[in-house]
Amino acid sequence: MGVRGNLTDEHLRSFHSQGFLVVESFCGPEEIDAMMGRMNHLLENFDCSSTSIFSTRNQKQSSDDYFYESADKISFFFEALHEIDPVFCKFSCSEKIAGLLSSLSYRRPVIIQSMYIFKQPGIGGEVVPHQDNSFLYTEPPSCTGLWLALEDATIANGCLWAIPGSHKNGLVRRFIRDDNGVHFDQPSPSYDRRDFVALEVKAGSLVVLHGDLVHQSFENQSPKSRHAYSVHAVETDGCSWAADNWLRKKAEPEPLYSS
Ligand SMILES: O=C(O)CCC(=O)C(=O)O
Repeated sequence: MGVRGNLTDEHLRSFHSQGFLVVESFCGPEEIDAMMGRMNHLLENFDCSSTSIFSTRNQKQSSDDYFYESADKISFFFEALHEIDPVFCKFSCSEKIAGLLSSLSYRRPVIIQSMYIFKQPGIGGEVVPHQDNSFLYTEPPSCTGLWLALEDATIANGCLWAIPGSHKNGLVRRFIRDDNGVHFDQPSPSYDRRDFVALEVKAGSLVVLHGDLVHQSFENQSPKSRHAYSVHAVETDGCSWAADNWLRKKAEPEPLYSS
């Protein structure tokens, strides 16, 4: 299938130099309403007694089957996996996502993971500095994060922060699953907060994150929620999924296209 790239040269220059890119108005209000409405519906049928909290800091979920099994079904960490839900799939598998990945030179991309992140007022926690390639590793690394703001993301309600250019320094550690559960293979480097820039964006903006970009978000200390839908793509042409990733799929997801 021929997929036409939809990023401009200016977008690409900015992405390659900064390691991130904000595409404003990537989604319109109808698409946002559809996804937020669908999440409300999923929540109505959600049994909160069986939940697990996903955290980049706390690894207590290491013995938690609910966490592992989230690879193949919709699970709730107050973040959730949605690639199999028709409403979220419509966005995740859309031509505009395919076009964006084509612009980034993906040949046979799959959406390997997705999360709905609520970041609720007062309780929406910090996501500590990390690189997405640590969690979704292929050999060679190929992950790109596509983070869609469903609501305005501001410094007050816990927007993303990133270190511009940090993707050029390579991957510093991996998150590995083995017989002992899950763990990082290296301690986290300490990052200087002053190196991060805030990515405040309007609802409907898409933030594209290079897999080696160091990014984070702080607690939501405001009275406003900060809902976001985040998907992660990896290359399957010439890149192999690492067997010791925490995420293990029963079947390889369908590629968005093959070129
Ligand atoms: O939404 C957040 O606060 C963090 C999301 C994130 O780090 C990611 O999607 O890779």
